[in-house]
Amino acid sequence: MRGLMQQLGLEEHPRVVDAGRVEPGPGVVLSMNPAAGEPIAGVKLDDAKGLQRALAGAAEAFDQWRRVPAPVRGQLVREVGDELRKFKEPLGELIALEVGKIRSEGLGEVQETIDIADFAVGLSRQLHGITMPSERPGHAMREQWLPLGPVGVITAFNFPHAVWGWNAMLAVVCGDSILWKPSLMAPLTAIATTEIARRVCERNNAPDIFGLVIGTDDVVGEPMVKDKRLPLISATGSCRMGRRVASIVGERLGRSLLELGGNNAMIVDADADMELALRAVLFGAVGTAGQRCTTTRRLIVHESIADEFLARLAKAYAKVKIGDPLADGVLMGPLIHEDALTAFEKAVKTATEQGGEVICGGERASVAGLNGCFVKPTIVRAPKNNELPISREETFAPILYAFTFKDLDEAIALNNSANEGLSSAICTGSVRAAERFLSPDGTGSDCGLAYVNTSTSGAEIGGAFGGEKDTGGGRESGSDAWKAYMRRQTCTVNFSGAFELAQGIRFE
Ligand code: UN1
Repeated sequence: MRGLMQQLGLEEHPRVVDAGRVEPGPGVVLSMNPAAGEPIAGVKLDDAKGLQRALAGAAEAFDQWRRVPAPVRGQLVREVGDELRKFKEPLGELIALEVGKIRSEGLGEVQETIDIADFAVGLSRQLHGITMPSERPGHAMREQWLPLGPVGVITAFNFPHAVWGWNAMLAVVCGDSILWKPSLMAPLTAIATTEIARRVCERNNAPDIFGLVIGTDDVVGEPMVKDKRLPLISATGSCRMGRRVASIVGERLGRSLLELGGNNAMIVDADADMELALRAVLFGAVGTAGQRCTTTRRLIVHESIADEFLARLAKAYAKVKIGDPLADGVLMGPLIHEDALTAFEKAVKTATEQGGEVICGGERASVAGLNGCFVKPTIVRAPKNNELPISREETFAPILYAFTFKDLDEAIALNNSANEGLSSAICTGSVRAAERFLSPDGTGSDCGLAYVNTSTSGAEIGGAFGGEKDTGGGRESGSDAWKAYMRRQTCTVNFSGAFELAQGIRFE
């Protein structure tokens, strides 16, 4: 652990305090290793003054940075990507250590930022506007995209690095600065990430575009969201948090980009490749210990194969190695904290009371030598009438609720019955079923992400990422998500020498 901290420059960082020397108090937070249930280090928090300094710094950095040509901005992002390649191992391991995801997933997160950095470099030469014909002779019309301002970025514990990457890499090529408020459960990852990016700025004499504030919601979060200097707040987290952000930002007529909860389902059709479907469900439901917003929380399996599929899935679940996220062969680490464990236990209990049958898991798992909140991956089979109200709630834990269906319309209706609309998937061998699920008339899946024959989680960066309904409607990452980080200007130029009005209006 010390080696990691040293490699990432955390040991001597002014914000970081040795865990043994932390004076408990309001100005400091302990970063915990959730697997061991022990502190890694203390991190000094920003107070109201610190936030004001950071806001002023982000505004100043923006004013300089927007003047740098976009392709030159792209070169800085390219260097950030290169620097992340160098630090992929220690940073990925720090993520695993601090939030308890397995090593391979920790490294995957860094890779996700490297990928979006590459994407953003290309984008820096493609921030295209369009031209349109004017109805007036001697007039030209075009649309251009301009830097927006400092962007407030709020991230959750479960993707403590990559979600910063999606936002920061795009914002920075768009000419914006960012001010990042990370989860208090992953402050070390945020400091290490920001240091890597800041070093690149320093050696390029670029302004301090990668701002960071670490603090509580009342001292830092709320005032940041209220601040008019941040025209866009991009927030990832619970629906409850998103509602609060949307109403505060809406009140000041700012923009918010929300990526909130999911209650994602996988439909397994009668003709699905069972082996493939089993693997897709296993990764989707058990990966990251069920703590992704894209986690498969509901399984909707055709009644003709339900018994066999669930029996095989339960067998696969029993083989999942639970333990130290940094150890070889481990597929599932701990839940993030005690509250998550309580929520897991409560959900299992409620599911049973509502007639659900726990077909595997449903209880704590003990791991020799580690005090973290480990649980067994759990499958709860819904009663025959498919009624299991608890399945409407997003419990951040590896609980999969299993339902059955007879015909596809019924399965799609069940998929769409969630309050959230983030991710969805179908496993099928039939083109008809797959296309019905993706139907262009909008009567298929109502989610922002729809997969065929693969998992609900594990999106690539090239597509726009986000979802509908209570998921908040925002889109981050690839495709044209960059447009959220810029402002659009419609430009009309009269080069005719005569004054003429549109719509044939005469004003003489
Ligand atoms: C999240 O859980 O907040 O699609 C993001 C995925 C990842 C991102 C998840 N690429 O599962």
